[in-house]
Amino acid sequence: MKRFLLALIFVSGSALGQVSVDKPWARATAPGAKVAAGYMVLQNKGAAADRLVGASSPAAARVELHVHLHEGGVMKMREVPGYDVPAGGSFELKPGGAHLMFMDIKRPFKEGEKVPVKLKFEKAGEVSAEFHVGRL
Ligand SMILES: [Cu+2]
Repeated sequence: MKRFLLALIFVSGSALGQVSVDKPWARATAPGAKVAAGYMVLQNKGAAADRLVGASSPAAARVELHVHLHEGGVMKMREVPGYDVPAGGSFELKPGGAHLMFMDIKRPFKEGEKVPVKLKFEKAGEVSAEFHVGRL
């Protein structure tokens, strides 16, 4: 019986995943802006790779995963289906690189506010984070 319980604890522990979110923040928006960008560092302390596959927030109609690309000397943004977070490693979303794009925001993001976001990982499932709104 004791061995059975230990096995259960081990299984539920590993199913939860080992992903955490460091320093989530979003940029304040100019009046009338319809989109906002969010950044964070995804840490994976687990032994298996995981993948961020989606995000949502009550502050925006939808949240997309974007990357920046240089195409013919022009900086462009493109939506991607996910970000890989390697086992024992991290993935950084930062200005000029990968970012969450809040689409059709309901009102401007003001410095000092917090924006709740739900992140969906392939293995870790749903992880909640509060994005602190920084400077414009
Ligand atoms: Cu974008």
